[in-house]
Amino acid sequence: MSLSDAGVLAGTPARDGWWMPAEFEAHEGCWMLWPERADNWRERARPAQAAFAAVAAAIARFEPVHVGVSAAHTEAARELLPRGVEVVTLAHDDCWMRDVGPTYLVGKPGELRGIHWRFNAWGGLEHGLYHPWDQDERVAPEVLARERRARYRAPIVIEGGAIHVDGEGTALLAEECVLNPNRNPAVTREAMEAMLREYLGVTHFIWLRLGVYNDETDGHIDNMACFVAPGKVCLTWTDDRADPQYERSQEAWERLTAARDARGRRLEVARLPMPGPLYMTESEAAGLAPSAACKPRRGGERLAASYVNFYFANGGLVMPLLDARTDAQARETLQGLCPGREVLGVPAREILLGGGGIHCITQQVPDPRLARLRPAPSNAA
Ligand code: KQY
Repeated sequence: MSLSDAGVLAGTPARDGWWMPAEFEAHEGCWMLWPERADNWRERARPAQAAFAAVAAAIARFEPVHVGVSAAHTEAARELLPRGVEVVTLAHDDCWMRDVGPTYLVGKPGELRGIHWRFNAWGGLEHGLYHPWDQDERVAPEVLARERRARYRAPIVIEGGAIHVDGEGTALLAEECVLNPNRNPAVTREAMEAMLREYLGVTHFIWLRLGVYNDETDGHIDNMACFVAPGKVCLTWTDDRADPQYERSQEAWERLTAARDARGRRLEVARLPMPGPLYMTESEAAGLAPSAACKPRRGGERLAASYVNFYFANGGLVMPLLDARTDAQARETLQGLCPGREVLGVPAREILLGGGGIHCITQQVPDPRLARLRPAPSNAA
């Protein structure tokens, strides 16, 4: 392995024979961050902290959980998190481990590597959600250094929530987000695909046009659709033709059912009912600290609520509970799609109020033994 400086690898993952496994494959554990900022999390983030602690506790039933907490909040977080969850002092600007954490790669049995993507807070100074974001930018290398894993520094702006893979060579992405000029203004679709081939070890792309309506990430795929198994995808869905989500989901359905994956399979596409529509209340918005550093949130704003924003754990699936009218149906659909897993629901409205879901606040660490099971996707098709 050739390291340039402090653990940074000189090549690219695909050239070195490494790839991103699917989230539904085996894990070594899970990373999260602690919500702290009072301008994005109401009531000085207390309700969000309780919600994050419940997510950590649910995941910890299936696999080890590590939570990065700023030095100032370490003691309080330790009090709220279950004993078995590791608390790690780690500076960050907000708490979206999916987006600021490393994307882990497998390639050699017993070893993991990570990708450190460029991050611009979902759109940079003009379109992004807060500034500064320099501490977020350092989360991935800090985590990898702490775990003594080598890393690749990718030359593009993208977030973990914008990427889903099936671990067999297919990437699922949304154009609205990944090709948005607010991330990489000069990068064409062809150049983006070339880059993702090199970094994720994928060989095939399925592009949706749009993500969830009013999603402040510009349509992260992890809120819209995801692989639940090779050849199987679930998609957020509404039958309400008057809802702005209707056409988005309809178009995605058409693209997904027409697509083939890297192995030439047609996809089985399952519809997950959309909660709501849900809106931020005036009293929830009033609990936010005013700030010039963060995009303001207002009462009455439509929330980008979706049950697709769940987390696969070893033998489990931790799903957001968002709406008593649809929670049971969503749980049943997910259980039917993943019969071997225990589906656990965790109340997630407080996470949604900050702009995301359970998938957005977690980052799986794959089991390093995965590389033993099959060859790299580029050799597999
Ligand atoms: O979708 C995600 N992966 C993250 C959502 C981040 C929202 C920031 N407020």
